[in-house]
Amino acid sequence: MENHDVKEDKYNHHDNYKNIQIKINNLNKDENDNQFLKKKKYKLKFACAKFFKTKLLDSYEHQEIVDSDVSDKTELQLIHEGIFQKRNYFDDSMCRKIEKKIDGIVEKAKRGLYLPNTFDSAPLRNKYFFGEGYTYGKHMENKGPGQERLFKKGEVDKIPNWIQKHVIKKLYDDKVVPEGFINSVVINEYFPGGCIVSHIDPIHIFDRPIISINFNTRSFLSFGCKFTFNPIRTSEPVLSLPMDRGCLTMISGYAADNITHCIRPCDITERRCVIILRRVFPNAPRVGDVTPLDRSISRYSLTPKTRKRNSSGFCYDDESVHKKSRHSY
Ligand SMILES: O=C(O)CCC(=O)C(=O)O
Repeated sequence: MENHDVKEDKYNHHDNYKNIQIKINNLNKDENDNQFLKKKKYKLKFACAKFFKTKLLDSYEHQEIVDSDVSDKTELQLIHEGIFQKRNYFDDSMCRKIEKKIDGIVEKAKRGLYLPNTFDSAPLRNKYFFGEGYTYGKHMENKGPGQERLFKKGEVDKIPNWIQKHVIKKLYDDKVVPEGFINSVVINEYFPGGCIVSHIDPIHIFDRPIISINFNTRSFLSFGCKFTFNPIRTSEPVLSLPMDRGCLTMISGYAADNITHCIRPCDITERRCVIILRRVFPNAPRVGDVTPLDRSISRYSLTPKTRKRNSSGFCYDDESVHKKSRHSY
């Protein structure tokens, strides 16, 4: 059994998130989830996002810290404040090298050389988990936000050395995140028409920021989209964020926690890969664990009504999506 003492968490954002989560749970008890409440919830998280920007991003381009009252801001402004991008984080020559390495991973998976939980396939999209992997979408025993669980330790392959050396080390050297922050890497491989449905990366599993680096071709990360299925359709996003080849994208604050993100099928016109780099909390629940978190997580879950109708396109826990469609997040 894992030690679930949060004090072990040297990055210490978790304490902040836990307190914030308790306040948000209380707000979630109010069924009338409206724009006012949404902003109030965001206000609680604003301090964390601000911490990341002042502490870690001093040397980076664009994204100022805006201190004006959150309630004066449009949703689009709130999303933008939680996004940080660095174009050409990898130049053409490095992109080519990394893309070749990703092809090597694809080949290795085809030859069955990874642990079973390292590789996951959905129509027009493959996922390769390293360091940590987790149950999501169709794989979850109990569906819904807060029910995701990390696989038991050792059930996915280690982070490949080339990712440590060429990607993670660069993030530390460039002070994008503090040394030792990243312990989970996922490579997504999309084929034309492939997608990832609207979701929020589980807040009880993944610390923020969430970093991704885009490869092979330009694509778009869409925020606040609603999906409908058979045939698959998406609503207009609140924001469609371009991601060029070699571009680093980082989300935190409102962009990560208060609005869903997705990759729309119409934005994948050729094979595209992305490396997602995240930090899993040391006390995140694992398959087989019974932890005190289970209780607080179920309180954090949105009500069934809100889940289907959330204004930010939160179709993630819609049972019909999982049953009728073969597209998962
Ligand atoms: O493909 C991307 O850029 C985003 C993927 C994503 O949101 C995820 O895998 O959770």
